Amino acid sequence: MDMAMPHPGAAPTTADWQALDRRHHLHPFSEHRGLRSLGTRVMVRGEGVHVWDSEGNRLLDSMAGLWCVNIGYGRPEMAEAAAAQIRALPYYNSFFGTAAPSSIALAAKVAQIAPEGLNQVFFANSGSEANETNLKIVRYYWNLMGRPRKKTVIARDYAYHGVTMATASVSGLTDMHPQADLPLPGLVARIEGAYWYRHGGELTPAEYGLKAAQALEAKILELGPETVGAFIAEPIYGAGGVMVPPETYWPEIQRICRKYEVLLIADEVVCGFGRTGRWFGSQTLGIEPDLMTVAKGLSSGYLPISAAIVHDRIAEVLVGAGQEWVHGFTYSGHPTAAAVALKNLEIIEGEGLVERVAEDIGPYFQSRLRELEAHPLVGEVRGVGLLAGIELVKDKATRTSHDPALRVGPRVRGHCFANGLIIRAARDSMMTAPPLVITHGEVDEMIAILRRCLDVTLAELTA
Ligand code: PXG
Repeated sequence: MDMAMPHPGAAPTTADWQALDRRHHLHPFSEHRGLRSLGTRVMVRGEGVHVWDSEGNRLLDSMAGLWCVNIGYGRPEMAEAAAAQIRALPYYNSFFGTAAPSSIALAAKVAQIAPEGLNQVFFANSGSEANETNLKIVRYYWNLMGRPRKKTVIARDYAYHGVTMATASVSGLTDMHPQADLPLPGLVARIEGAYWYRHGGELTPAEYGLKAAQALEAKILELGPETVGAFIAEPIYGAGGVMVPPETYWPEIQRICRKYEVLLIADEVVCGFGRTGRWFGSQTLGIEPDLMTVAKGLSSGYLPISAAIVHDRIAEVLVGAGQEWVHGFTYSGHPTAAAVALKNLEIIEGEGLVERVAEDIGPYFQSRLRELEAHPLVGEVRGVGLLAGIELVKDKATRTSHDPALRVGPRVRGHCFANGLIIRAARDSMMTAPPLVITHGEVDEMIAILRRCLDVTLAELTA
């Protein structure tokens, strides 16, 4: 036992937790030395859109955890669904010809809500694993099709697809690469992302959307269509800064993928399960993917579960091969995670949360946020449904960014945190994706805090 362990019986204090955390816990995406000297904020409870830390501070979580708690925190039905499944059968695998009713029912439910033709579901535990699975499916598919050279995956700048060796390789947030010597050779080619505000120059959004999409065609032709297996992208960027592509972008991407027989993987990890006002971002943006990746909102983050959703025409080839598919995770189709995910989908459907995002709270959220475009620090507010990015600039007219050393985005985030609002920052883009149950009043509360913190930051920058 660690000497810093709180005494049995005594309620641990925040300092106790911080001391233990400092000694033993390696946090994801954190600068460990700095975090250890600062001390971890310990989160203990959640209800609706709010979480509480161990000091009793209440925070409005406009990130839904990490873009995942779509139904909000503290749903007793979810606890009951988990408890019932754990009592009946906490775990069994779906290898070797077995499955639990909850995983079977979940596969059917996911196929029912997924776009036309996307009817075959493989379960994993995280977005990374599901994307990794889709990348393996691409290779297997083209091998079975007798076209083993069709292997390169084209991916975009700013993309986030996960942290495993392959999924980090296809991710375009390149600070993820050097520590692990990525990208893996022979896997990925990269093109620019659809980021009109930063890369559009003099072009209208429509002109730029076409140009950005045609970068895919140029790359396919450069590499040779016979070597390109797939294109992977988020319908709307998440962690990269919530960039919404112009309307011309996706139809052109779709045309190019079809023309050169390049499989289209839609990474719906952030966009899925109502966030954009349809069940999937692909539906909102008119995309017809061959493969979809889902995670996060599938269980609203209550338990880890993800899926690769495969179009019938791809699955036909895999199934038709009549050979063992040598891939799977111990927890693929985990019965308890599946039961919780099923309950989550039942809640989303039963409470009409997708329609609520499309017709009511989404438009309200977007219009309230757009009021911030009048603020001197805000260059652009963009987003769809309950997904938004706020780009901070030094000079609105010229779109000049702040000196990165000023860390303006993280600074705003820090003020927000200190004032009861959780929000993300990437570069100088603020990002928000609240639970789909957020009320009008809570949106107002969020905007008020954010506006105040932008004011404070502006005052600091001009001081
Ligand atoms: N695809 C997308 C689009 C994601 O946003 C993943 C895949 C990977 O999922 P897992 O479950 O393996 O983490 C993600 C994850 C952030 C942040 O800082 C975003 C994610 C994860 C962690 C942090 O915004 N997205």
